[in-house]
Formats: sequence, structure tokens, C-alpha cells
Amino acid sequence: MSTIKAHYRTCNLCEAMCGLEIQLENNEIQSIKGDKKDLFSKGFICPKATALQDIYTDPDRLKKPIKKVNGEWIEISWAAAYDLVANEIKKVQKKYGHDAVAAYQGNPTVHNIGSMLFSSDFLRALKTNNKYSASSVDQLPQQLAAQWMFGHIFTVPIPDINHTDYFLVLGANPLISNGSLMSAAGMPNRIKELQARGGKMVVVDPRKTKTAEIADQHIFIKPGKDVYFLAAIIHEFFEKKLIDINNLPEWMSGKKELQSFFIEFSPEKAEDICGVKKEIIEQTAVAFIAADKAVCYGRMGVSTQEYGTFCHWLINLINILSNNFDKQGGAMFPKAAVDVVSFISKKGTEHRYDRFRSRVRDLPETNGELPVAVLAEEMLTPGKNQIKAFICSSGNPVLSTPNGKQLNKALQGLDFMVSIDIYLNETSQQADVILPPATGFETEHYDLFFNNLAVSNVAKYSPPLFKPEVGMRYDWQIFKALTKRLKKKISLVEKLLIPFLKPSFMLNIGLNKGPYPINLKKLKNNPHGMDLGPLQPRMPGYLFTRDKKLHLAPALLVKQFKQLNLEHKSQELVLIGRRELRSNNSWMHNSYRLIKGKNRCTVLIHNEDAESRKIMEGDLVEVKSTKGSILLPAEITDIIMPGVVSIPHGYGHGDSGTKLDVANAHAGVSINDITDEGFLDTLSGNAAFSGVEVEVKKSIG
Ligand SMILES: Nc1nc2c(c(=O)[nH]1)N[C@H]1C(S)=C(S)[C@@H](COP(=O)(O)OP(=O)(O)OC[C@H]3O[C@@H](n4cnc5c(=O)[nH]c(N)nc54)[C@H](O)[C@@H]3O)O[C@H]1N2
Ligand SMILES: Nc1nc2c(c(=O)[nH]1)N[C@H]1C(S)=C(S)[C@@H](COP(=O)(O)OP(=O)(O)OC[C@H]3O[C@@H](n4cnc5c(=O)[nH]c(N)nc54)[C@H](O)[C@@H]3O)O[C@H]1N2
Ligand code: SF4
Ligand SMILES: [Mo]
Repeated sequence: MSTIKAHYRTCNLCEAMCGLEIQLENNEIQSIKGDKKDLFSKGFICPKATALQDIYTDPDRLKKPIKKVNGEWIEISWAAAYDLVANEIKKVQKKYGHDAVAAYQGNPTVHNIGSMLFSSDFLRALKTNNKYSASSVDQLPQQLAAQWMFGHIFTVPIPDINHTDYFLVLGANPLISNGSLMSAAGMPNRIKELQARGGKMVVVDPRKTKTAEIADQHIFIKPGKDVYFLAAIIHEFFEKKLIDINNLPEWMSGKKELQSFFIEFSPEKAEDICGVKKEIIEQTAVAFIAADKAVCYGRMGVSTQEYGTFCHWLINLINILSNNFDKQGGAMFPKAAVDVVSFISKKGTEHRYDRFRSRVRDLPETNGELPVAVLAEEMLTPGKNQIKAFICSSGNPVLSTPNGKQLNKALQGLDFMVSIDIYLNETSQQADVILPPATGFETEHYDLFFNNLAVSNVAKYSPPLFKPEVGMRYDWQIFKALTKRLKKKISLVEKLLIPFLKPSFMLNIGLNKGPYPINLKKLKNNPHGMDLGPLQPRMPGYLFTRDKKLHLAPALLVKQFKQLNLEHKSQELVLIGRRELRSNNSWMHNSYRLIKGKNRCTVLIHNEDAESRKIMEGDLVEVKSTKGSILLPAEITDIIMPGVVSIPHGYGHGDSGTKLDVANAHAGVSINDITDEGFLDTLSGNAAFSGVEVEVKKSIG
């Protein structure tokens, strides 16, 4: 007799937190569909969800630790691997000091409760200042702006898309990315609902994206120049007396300072630099104020640019000044079932900036991390505290960080490297040891972070679907085993506690301490999740600044902003990135169902720019920056602004020597071979991927 059953869980691949319904027959997956009863996603999923099965069954996935011996990989036992890694780390630290060991944590870390809960103890045990993560090629400016304005690195306001009437979107493509720092499964429906209630979505992007296509208005903007557009909107607020800053509550400081701050940033001036017509800027400012409920939202495109932190500061200001902050339909703060904000710091993190700097380039840390753009030079530059050993977990920085080629070279000169990864990829292939964890369907799941960034208050726990194969280990077990070996002293309390320290045990404590009367048992009884209600106003009680004020004009930001250049600089061609629906950063190209079809690693170029360079559709072209050049096919289009070219990231598997077989036919090239580790957002050190100057020409031969 065959047994048929359904398993419900949350997809762990991205921030959207979609509920899945997995039909099993005799414990074999028959189908993966959206869970219609999921209270958050209501049946929505994207094509990546079904690829979870491919990861589970992928014969290329690593399941046992491997060690490189004379260039060959050999399997070793977990105990031997842990001892080897811990001993090598200790050896390097004894010889060169604690900072000689660096650690990078990649994107899947935040989608994995075990890594979230157990990696911080491991990082502490390393006692190194060389801590890096994907944050500094992603959202760091958004978090830094939040830290300075609201006092905590993790109090990032989220657009209340479910209730807004005017959604101004800059540098985000939620129809494809499914929302970021705005967990909102089912974006297409949410946008439809917004429009059905008479609301408008306006998209500001150098490319007419899928999101821009369904928007009520799309505004082309020159890459990296959003700061001028945003400042001009605020200029209009003051100039046209659309707002009265004195009406803002007394718990906001810096009002006086702001009053005259934006005088110079007229729409005329902004048009000159960012390419958006002054009338459009004026209309946008007026429409934003006229809407009953409006919210301005910016993501990757405005984070990964030269003025990322300014952009996010201005976005917050637009919401605050227009009286759309901490209000229904505006920018709001979720209240998650596990209060990770307090868990990170009850007192706030305002002071966690520039407490130390990177050795070579003298860039400031944020919240204990250095910008990953300095990682390669910290490995390559001789001297005291040069990085000699590297731990890379859940990441592929050779493909995902600026000038990844240089990092690839730097990794080859290390004394020791370990990757905690399920694949042999472009980065892990340089390691001496790879520790591969159980993942996906083999893990339990609770979104510690993204419930705190979601458009409604929800909570859901997913048990593992399948038991990992005998002998496999979870990320948290790997971190725990390494921490134990690295710590000099373990207290008696710790010793007694250690056996109980498991993700579900800690999650239950977090839930019990949280703001709702729920615990793990209750979550287990609600396999479609629990709806904890719409977002509610939380201010001023949710401020973490030392003076308990919301800082409209944070001192360091204002100081730098005053030096902002108002000169128009002409650039012939600049580069931006792009994400595709069937991709997930650098690591899902081994799934045939995702990668099949036409080659998507192309350079988008506007008709006029192609014509003047005699480039035809499909021609192999060379895209060159000061850092290097890559060859890829041209895709000629009018959906991109003249003067802008776009290349997706996460490709470049060709010379990896990895087993990503399917990808080899679609290997593509890495955009990050031509991005620039010196081109950064000054304040945060975040990589500026948007606006890199390039030359494009038809490849000869
Ligand atoms: N030019 C350009 N560069 C970019 C971007 C861009 O838009 N343009 N985007 C940036 C952004 S937003 C991000 S987040 C980064 C992402 O870059 P990274 O975080 O460096 O890398 P990913 O491509 O996400 O690779 C994740 C790795 O984790 C492994 N993995 C998957 N699941 C697990 C697990 O459960 N445990 C462990 N231990 N490993 C696992 C995968 O095999 C893969 O090797 O790229 C950034 N780089
Ligand atoms: N399918 C898919 N979904 C994903 C991912 C994936 O790889 N694939 N990655 C996940 C991750 S890690 C993240 S961080 C999120 C990112 O989520 P999003 O930020 O929504 O995704 P992106 O596609 O990077 O969108 C950035 C947009 O900014 C535009 N842009 C580029 N430069 C500029 C600029 O200077 N100004 C303005 N105004 N716009 C600009 C680009 O054209 C693009 O449309 O997506 C997540 N979801
Ligand atoms: S949108 Fe994200 S969470 Fe939803 S199914 Fe796709 S990858 Fe999974
Ligand atoms: Mo990201």
C-alpha cells in the first residue's frame, strides 16, 4: 500500500518566505506547490521552489568532509576534519596573531536558523577583527542609515505595501527578486491589490524591469545618481511648502538643521546630473504628498552605489517629512515573534561604527564587520596582521564581491582555507578542507531575520522533511564543534548547557521571551503559519538611540553630505547588474530546470549604443573596465537607458574546475571580474556595483 502525505514548510531560498505544499508518495516527492493555506504567501511560489528538490537529489552535492591532498580531494571523517581545521586556525593565530584569520559569511547564512544561532559564538571564539559578510555587497548602507537615525543596525523600516496608495520604488525589482528588506511573498498580487484600490506604483530604474512594466509610471535614472533625485524631492517639499517640519514630533531631532539643507538641490540641478526631467521630479514630490498614504522604498540598486548610505537616509527622510513614517501605508517596523533586535543589542548599536579600521585601506568597521571589498588586499599585502587563513561559510565571494578575480588570486596564497559549503564552487575549490552541511529539505526552518522585515507580522516553523543521510552534519553542528575546539576555556554552565543547545531549543526560548503568547509547540500545531496581525506603529518606544531621539540629521552623514559634488560629470557607458527569475545569486546553476533555455548571461545594451559601436544582436562583445575585461553576447534592447549596460551576477562557472556540469553549458562570465573593489559607498564601504564605467566593443576573432 502506498502512503500519500503532504508536508508543509517555508522555502528557505529567499526573503519572501513562501509556504510550500510538498506531496509525498512513499516518502518520494511527487510535487512541490504553493501552500494555498499559508497565511503569509497564500499559495504563491516562484520557479526556484521546485529546484529545492534538485538540491536535495543533486549528485554533485557534497555530503562528507573533503581535504585536498596534492591537488586531489579525499574524504575524511568529521572528527578528523574538525581537528584539522581547528589546529590550522590555532597554528596561524599563534604564529601571526588573531587577525590573521578571516571569516566571510554568505547569503544563505541568514536563511538558516542553525547558522544564525551558532556562527556568532564561533566568530567570537576566533577573536579576529577580520570579519566579513555579504552585507557589504548588499544592504549595509540601508542598515547604517537605520543605525544612525533610529539607533539600531536592525531597525530597518519596511514599506507597508498592503495599505499604501503610492509606492515609490527605487533600485528594486520585486517582481523578479520577490522583495528584499520587504519580505512580501506574492509581490504580483500585492501590487495588483494596490492598483485595484486606486493606488499607484512608480518605479525609478535605469532599466524598464518587469516591475517597471506593470508600474503606473517608470522613470529612467542614470545609475548611481539617485541621491540627487531624492534630495530634489526633499527640496521640493520645502520649496513648495508641501510640508511643515515644525509639525514633526518633539522626539525627532535635527529639524532646524534640515530646513535649509536642500536649497541647492533644485530639480533643475538634479535633472542635469541624474537625467530625470525637472517636471517629473516636481510632479513626483507633489504626488507623494498628495497621496493619502505613501511610501518610498529603495533596495539593491540604491544600496550598491557610490552614495548608498545617503540614498537610504534620504528615503527615510522622505517618508518621515511627508508624515508617512511609522503609520499604516507608510514605512513601518514589524514586531516579530522572536525579538532579534533586542537579541542583537537591547541598548542599540549606534556606537558600533569605526571602532577599528581595515589595515591596508583604513576603512571603518560597521557592527564588527569590515567591508568585503578590502578582503583581497588584506590577504595580499604583507605586514603585521596580514590575513593568512580564511573561513568561508555559505558564500562564493570569488563570484559575488567586486574584483573577485583578485580575491581568487589572493586565496591561492593563503596558508589555510576552509569552506563550509554544500558545493565545490569557484571559491571553495581554493580551500584545503570543505565541510558540507545538510541543508534545505533536511533542515528545520524558522526565519529569524526575515520575520522582522516582513510586511505583516507572521511566524511559522517547518520541521525537516527528510532526515539527513547517516553521517551528515548541520551547519550549527559544524560551528558548535569548531567553537568547542577553539575556545580556551569553557565554563561549567556552558558545559552543562552545551548538550541542550540546539536551534529548536533556542528558538523556543526566543518565542517564550517574545512579544506574543506563542511557543514552539503552538507553531508546530500551525503548519500554515500564524498571523500576528498587520504592522502597527511602534515609535517612539522603538528608538534605540542613546538620547532616545530619532536623528533626522546624523552628524557623520550630514558632514559627508555637505561635501557631495554637485558637478555634472559625463560618462560614456556605465554598468549595472540584474537578477533573473530563475537564478539565485551564484549557486543554483546546477539545477537544469532553472538554467535551461537561452543563455541569460548577456550584456543588455541600448539600440543607439549598439548601433554607434556596430554591434549586432548576439555578437560577442568585450566589456572592459579599469579592472579587466569579459566577453559575452550582446542583447540589444530599448528597455535599458542609453549609456547604460547591464550584466547579471553569479555567473562565471567556466574555469571553475567545479562539478557544476549543467552550468558549464551556460557558464557565463562573472560581472565581478570587472567591478572595482575601490569603487565604494564612502560611509559604509559597501561595494558600488552600479555606475562602474566601462567600454564596450565588438570582439574581434
Ligand atoms: N555585481 C554584483 N555582485 C553581487 C550582487 C549584485 O547584484 N551584483 N549581489 C550581491 C548580493 S545581494 C548578495 S546577497 C551576494 C551573494 O553572494 P554570496 O553570499 O557570497 O554567495 P551566494 O552566491 O549566495 O552563494 C552561497 C553559497 O552558499 C552555499 N549554500 C547554500 N545553502 C547552504 C547552506 O545551507 N549551508 C551552507 N554552509 N552553504 C550553503 C552555496 O552552495 C553557495 O556556494 O552577492 C552579491 N554580489
Ligand atoms: N530571482 C532572484 N531573486 C532574488 C535573488 C536572485 O539572485 N534571483 N537574490 C536575492 C537577494 S540576495 C537580494 S539582495 C534581493 C535583491 O532584491 P532587489 O533589490 O529587488 O533586486 P535587483 O534585481 O538587484 O534590483 C535592483 C534594481 O536596481 C536597478 N538599478 C541598478 N542600478 C541602479 C541605480 O543606480 N539606481 C536605481 N534607481 N536603480 C538601479 C536594477 O536595474 C534593478 O532593477 O533579491 C533576492 N531575490
Ligand atoms: S520567491 Fe523566494 S521564498 Fe518564494 S518560492 Fe521563490 S525562492 Fe522560495
Ligand atoms: Mo543579497
